[in-house]
Amino acid sequence: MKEFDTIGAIATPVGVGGIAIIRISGEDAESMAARIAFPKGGKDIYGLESHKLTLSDIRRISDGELLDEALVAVMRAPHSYTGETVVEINCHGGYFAAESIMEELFKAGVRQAEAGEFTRRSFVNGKTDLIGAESVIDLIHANSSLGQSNAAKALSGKLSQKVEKIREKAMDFASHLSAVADFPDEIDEMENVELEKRIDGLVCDIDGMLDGFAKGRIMRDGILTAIAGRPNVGKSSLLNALSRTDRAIVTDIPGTTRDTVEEYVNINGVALRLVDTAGIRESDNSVEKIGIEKAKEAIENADLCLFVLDSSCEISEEDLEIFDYIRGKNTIVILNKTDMGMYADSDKFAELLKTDTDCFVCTATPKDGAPLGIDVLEDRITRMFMGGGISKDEVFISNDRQKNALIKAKDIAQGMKTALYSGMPADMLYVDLEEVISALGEVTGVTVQEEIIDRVFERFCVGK
Ligand SMILES: Nc1nc2c(ncn2[C@@H]2O[C@H](COP(=O)(O)OP(=O)(O)OP(=O)(O)O)[C@@H](O)[C@H]2O)c(=O)[nH]1
Ligand SMILES: [Mg+2]
Repeated sequence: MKEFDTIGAIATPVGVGGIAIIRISGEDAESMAARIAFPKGGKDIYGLESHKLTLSDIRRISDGELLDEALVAVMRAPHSYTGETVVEINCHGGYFAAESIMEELFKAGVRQAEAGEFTRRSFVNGKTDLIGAESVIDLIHANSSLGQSNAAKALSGKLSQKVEKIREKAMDFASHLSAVADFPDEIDEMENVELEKRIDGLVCDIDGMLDGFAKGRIMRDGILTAIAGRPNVGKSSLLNALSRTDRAIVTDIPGTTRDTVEEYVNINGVALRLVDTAGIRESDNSVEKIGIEKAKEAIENADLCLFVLDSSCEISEEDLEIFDYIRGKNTIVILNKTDMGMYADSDKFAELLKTDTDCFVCTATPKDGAPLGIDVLEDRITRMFMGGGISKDEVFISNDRQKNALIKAKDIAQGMKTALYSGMPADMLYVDLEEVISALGEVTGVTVQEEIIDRVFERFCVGK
């Protein structure tokens, strides 16, 4: 396989639709497209203005049979998504048209693109960095408006600029250290205090970025929220109330929910990935037992637990056992069924549970009208994870790769301080500082290893 052969793929989803977009990229994109695409008005592909759609006949190579009429655009290198010459064919959607045109392109020499290969080329050709490539996939998979906005900002380079600023600071520091080592008579050596200040500055900047990770991850993946409690307290009813659907089966038979039921809900711009679980209790039923194990697993993995109680009755031993299981996790206590008369007020419930966790009152299934207490609960959840909200210009790191590279940079920088105190000469610090610079470069992809790049592009779909 030539490293830079011409690749192609259908970039739109499979199925019936108005249009499908075929994209080919590579040195021979124009000549290969010219075998099948004939712009109306007499010009050939080579004569088309770059970045302009032109109505064209698409013909079979072997006999010139007309296959479709399509809008064709050439985006000549380097001004394209991949940095190579790209031809896009906007043909008719559906199962057949795009596939048959693709077949002809294969005959012309195009190779089927692998998942993420277009973006990978864009990375290789310096059109985007690794953060940019990751934000493309995040944008495609965004499930909330905040997730979309964070990915779009990262795509525009805002996040990379933040990392680059820190890296430049480190490089500036390094060049001073190396100048001192090279020209000791001409350049003043930094005092330890000054060195420490510089190192602290780097650590503080990196910490600032790491602090945003929790928000960034929540924006990208949503808040994984497990609804837990004993049978019949109204967990499924709460899922339905929050999602404004009848997604989960609700009955008055304890043990209704067996398998976990998931639903995405958008609250105040954040995605809530709700998981309704089986009511936890001692059970001899093998199906229910599996459900209870799954419930426990969901609680383990959750970012947030909504612990539901039936507020109309006393807290039972079972409730307490489940709450003990959840204790230590991010939890909100939901006092449901308030319409049946509360056994005690919220403070009393908190006291009985021996917790300072917020207790929220709620009526998931009122006799008439909308469920009560849901808005307040939603606000509480977003405040819990998004703090005082997010300003328009903020952008956060959002994946483990970015986070781990930053942690590596921070650890090495902190190690420099220890070394400094143990009397290591300033010029020796230079070696460590180079490692900090390299770890920061990993975040944007300037100094990243091939296998990490492979892992980033594994998540892509074909055609992107
Ligand atoms: N009066 C009243 N009834 C409610 C309320 N919420 C739920 N219920 C009723 O309580 C019963 C159990 O509700 P579910 O939502 O199925 O309870 P669950 O916790 O999911 O139960 P399991 O799946 O068996 O663990 C149903 O009859 C609901 O209609 C409420 O706020 N008020
Ligand atoms: Mg249920």
